[in-house]
Amino acid sequence: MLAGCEKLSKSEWFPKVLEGAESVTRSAQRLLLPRKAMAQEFAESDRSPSFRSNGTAMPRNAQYLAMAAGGFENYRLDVGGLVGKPVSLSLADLRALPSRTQITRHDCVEGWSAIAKWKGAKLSAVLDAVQPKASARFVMFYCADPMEADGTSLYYESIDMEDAYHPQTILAYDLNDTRLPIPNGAPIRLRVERQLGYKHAKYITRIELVESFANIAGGKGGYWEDNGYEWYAGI
Ligand SMILES: Nc1nc2c(c(=O)[nH]1)N[C@H]1C(S)=C(S)[C@@H](COP(=O)(O)O)O[C@H]1N2
Ligand SMILES: [Mo]
Repeated sequence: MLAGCEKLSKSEWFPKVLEGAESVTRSAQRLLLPRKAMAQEFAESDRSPSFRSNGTAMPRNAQYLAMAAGGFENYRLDVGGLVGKPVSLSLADLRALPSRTQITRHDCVEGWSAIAKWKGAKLSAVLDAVQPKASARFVMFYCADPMEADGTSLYYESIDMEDAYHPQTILAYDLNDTRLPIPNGAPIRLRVERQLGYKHAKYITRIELVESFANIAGGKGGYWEDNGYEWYAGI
């Protein structure tokens, strides 16, 4: 048996068949397994008069502030990790990707909610462009804002592949028909509509696909998770 396996894995066609089977499994997974439910969407008239800011309103990060002063002209979103084809996207690149516009309710654990209209690039389109490897299980979002006064503990978050491919999961660049303001995460923030507010990473600078987040920062998959919040914050 063993000898047979060895022989198989050494033959030229076997790895190709395996690869093929893997991609069939992956697309089957995407068709069958995603938590399909959509978050509720609202009418224009349901929108809150304003969408408040919570947590960081202005990152204390010299590089970020310089970029903001230049109107985010030099912004690049690096997407890498367990991918076949890493990319570095400008805001124009992101705006050229397939987009989605949605009016949804944001729920913060601190006890406030607000309804707003978001537009952004579908995260699924970004993933299609980078070609995730089969070993990729989580998408990490690294942010520009330090959570400590000394400039350490950059905010970060993570979601699983099911939420990443969900149609309402977008990298938002517009809020209520205008460019995303700095207090709400300019130039790019995550909307992952079936999750609580703290999962919606603002000021995203880099995305990384990983198999595990056990060795990243505090190991719990996010800044607030490292401080005791649940990783899965589904609503
Ligand atoms: N980078 C970063 N992302 C973040 C936060 C933050 O402080 N920094 N706060 C989180 C929390 S708790 C909430 S409720 C929302 C608030 O989004 P808003 O500022 O657009 O209201 O962003 C989330 N994403
Ligand atoms: Mo929040």
